[in-house]
Amino acid sequence: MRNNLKQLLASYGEQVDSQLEQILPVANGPAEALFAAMRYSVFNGGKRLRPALCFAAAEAVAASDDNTARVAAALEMIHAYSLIHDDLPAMDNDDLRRGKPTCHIQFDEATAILAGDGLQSLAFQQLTELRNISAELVVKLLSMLATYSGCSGMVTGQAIDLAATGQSLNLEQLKTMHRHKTGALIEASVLMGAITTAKASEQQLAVLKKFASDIGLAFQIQDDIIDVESSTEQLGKQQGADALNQKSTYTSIMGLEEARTEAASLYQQSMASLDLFGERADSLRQLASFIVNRAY
Ligand code: GRG
Repeated sequence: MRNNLKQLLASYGEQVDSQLEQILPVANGPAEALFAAMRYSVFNGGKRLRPALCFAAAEAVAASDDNTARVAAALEMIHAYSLIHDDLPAMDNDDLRRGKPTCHIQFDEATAILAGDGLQSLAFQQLTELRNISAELVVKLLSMLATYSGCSGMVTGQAIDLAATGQSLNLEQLKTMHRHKTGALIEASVLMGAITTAKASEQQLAVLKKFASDIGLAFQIQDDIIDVESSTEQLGKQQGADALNQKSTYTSIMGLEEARTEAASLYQQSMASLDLFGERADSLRQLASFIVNRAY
């Protein structure tokens, strides 16, 4: 029993990294820079939170297996692509990601755009390479990844964010933006992990959707809290840019204390959702606790 969060994250991280290592093209040949940029952006210290949620949701319903690792890798590649594109000069224009030069700084802008494109395509390809699973479920998973990462999810969230630059959002508008921008991929991670087992009931999926929606919002609130709590020297370019662009955040709208209370309340709600699963959901519980208590 992996009762320690560090061990849990390490174990899920190793499984998804081994899958990613096999999927990502080796950096040589005429497209060497592209493949090097894709590997650079995937293997540069991410927490692997979405893969972890995918594995833990599979285990809450039944068990995780090689197919879970493939789905987890697909989710992490979508996440990595979103960060590469988000960091570009046309978007957030960031020089640093996870304390290292962003993809377009380390390589160049064109290579970074292509690296994001390549990761996105590989993510969908992974889902076509699942084994011993019905074609119906594969289509369902493909449809979900497209829906949650695309125009009904992350890409639309990013567009809402860009359109709101320089404007102040009210709480409902901010929630709508984050439910799309970051919440959707978190929701997809939980639901796709469960669906891949082929054993999830409609009731279990409904409960997991509510869990993921609550914890997805809590993730973003905690992200804003971390930004505020960071020391001035760690604030970095992003927060400077946010202030400059007058971006609304949970802490700017609600204040730090209310934001903390809201995150705690969403965490409690998410815990209540998991009652249906008993001990099988212990890993999901640990991850939810990490999401609202993390400092990075
Ligand atoms: C460019 C289509 C497109 C979408 C970008 C998710 C996103 C949309 C942009 C990310 C901007 C950002 C930094 C938002 C804050 C919340 C967030 C997603 C943080 C990064 O996620 P973590 O903490 O990252 O899971 P690691 O580094 O651990 O992988």
